Amino acid sequence: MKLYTNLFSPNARKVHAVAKELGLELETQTLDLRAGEQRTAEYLALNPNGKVPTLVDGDTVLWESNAIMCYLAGKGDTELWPKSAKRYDILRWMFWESNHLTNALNRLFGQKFFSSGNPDQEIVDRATKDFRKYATILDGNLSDKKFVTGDTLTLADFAIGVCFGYQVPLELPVDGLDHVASWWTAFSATESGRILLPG
Ligand SMILES: N[C@@H](CCC(=O)N[C@@H](CS)C(=O)NCC(=O)O)C(=O)O
Repeated sequence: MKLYTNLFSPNARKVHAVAKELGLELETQTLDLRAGEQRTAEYLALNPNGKVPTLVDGDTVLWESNAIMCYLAGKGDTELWPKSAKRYDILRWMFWESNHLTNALNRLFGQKFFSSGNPDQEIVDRATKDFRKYATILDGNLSDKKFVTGDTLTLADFAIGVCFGYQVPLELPVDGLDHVASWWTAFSATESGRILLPG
């Protein structure tokens, strides 16, 4: 299996972390995003979005990090992505991550790293408020659980966890969210969780 990737990308790191947790070896090709290697005709034929990550496994070509994570975990029978109704709860949190939490994170990311030092304060304020709103919902969810969907680590923890690796560089509004803090501190200290950290 070959993964087109770049470790600067949180979406790519999620896939690397899940592969590590599953003990899967992936062949990797790093695309230089600054040089535009994600926009070559050859790559756009695989992923018309011109983004990483993309997985190629024989005739299967898959983009969208969360779908790739499900695909990799679905190759076996694992608590990360169990073949039971729990999958729907895991999926719920993965959709929530990409629609809400990452939406706010991306706006902060863009203003911090791609605004040539001139962030738009209105966008930053709005995104900060949104991030806080959704992180608070996660904190409530984690008040009676060790992991996002219960007692065991699942793909939902990987999908969501990568956002919290940016607490310091993006000054994320996470003060007082103690359940999130305990979950993320423990998770990010594991071998696979560490891969979610930027840097
Ligand atoms: N929803 C997609 C997002 C992928 C994405 O936004 N990738 C970014 C890096 S995090 C990228 O490749 N950007 C390069 C570009 O847009 O030119 C996923 O989860 O895979």
